[in-house]
Amino acid sequence: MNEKTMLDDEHYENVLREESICTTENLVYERPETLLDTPLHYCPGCGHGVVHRLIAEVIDELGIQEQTIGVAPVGCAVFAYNYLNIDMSEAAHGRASAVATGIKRVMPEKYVFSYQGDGDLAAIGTAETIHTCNRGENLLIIFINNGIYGMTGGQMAPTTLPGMKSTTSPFGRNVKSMGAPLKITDLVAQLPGTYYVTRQSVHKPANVRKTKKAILKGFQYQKEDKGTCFVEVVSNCPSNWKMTPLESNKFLEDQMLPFYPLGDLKTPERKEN
Ligand SMILES: Cc1ncc(C[n+]2csc(CCOP(=O)(O)OP(=O)(O)O)c2C)c(N)n1
Ligand code: SF4
Ligand SMILES: [Mg+2]
Repeated sequence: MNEKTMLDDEHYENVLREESICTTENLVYERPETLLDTPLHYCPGCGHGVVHRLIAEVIDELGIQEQTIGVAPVGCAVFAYNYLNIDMSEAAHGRASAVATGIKRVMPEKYVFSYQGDGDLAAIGTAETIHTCNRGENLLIIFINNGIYGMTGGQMAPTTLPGMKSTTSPFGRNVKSMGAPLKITDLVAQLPGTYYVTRQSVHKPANVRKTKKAILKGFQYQKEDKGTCFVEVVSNCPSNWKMTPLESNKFLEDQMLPFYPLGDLKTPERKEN
């Protein structure tokens, strides 16, 4: 047997060995049914895809795929309906919580959530967000705060950190002339209509698990007709932050989290901030 044939045999045995490991009994990771088998358009390392998966996992686990309706406006998550195998509606920029309000009022038996970026929820849709939360609409708002207008190329958002560079604050956000970042989650926690308000992240496995739990609670409280649940996810935008995915996660931890600390802002047990 020449050297080449020996190598081929060895390779073949390895393949067989690997194949025998790949059995359903050994499966540790599976695509949730609610997540469609479609390549995501998100940039490498972006938090949007992780949150999509969590939503899909929660919907699967609660067995509510047929009863759930999502609302996504513009922003990088504009194509969320291509990835989540549930009924979804589009909304004009900023109007997702108003559209979700309409859907939930007409079909109160459905589980309704909106999925909104920071430019969308905290700038263009500030009025809708505040009034939805103030009225205590019985729905879940999932708020992806990446501190920037991602889809349109990295303009300053209301949540952009002081000193943080963006295409419209190339020398860094100047609080004196541009205002301080808006902590809208702290604001909605003060409103009487919100029942559960929390801030989480998906930059580390432990945080991913906590975010999943928060989304789960949001749907469960909706079943109990408790009012508005609001889950902020402090996220990243490697492309517009001009960082690698790893650098962006470090920036998130070192710079974003001191400004947007993680944890519950309002729970059924602790009503006030
Ligand atoms: C009324 C309106 N204003 C502005 C736009 C342009 N626009 C589309 S996406 C976007 C930024 C979205 O940023 P964000 O909501 O933070 O989502 P991200 O892409 O960062 O996830 C803007 C300004 C629009 N489509 N409609
Ligand atoms: S531009 Fe930013 S928010 Fe949008 S997909 Fe890319 S990394 Fe994510
Ligand atoms: Mg954004």
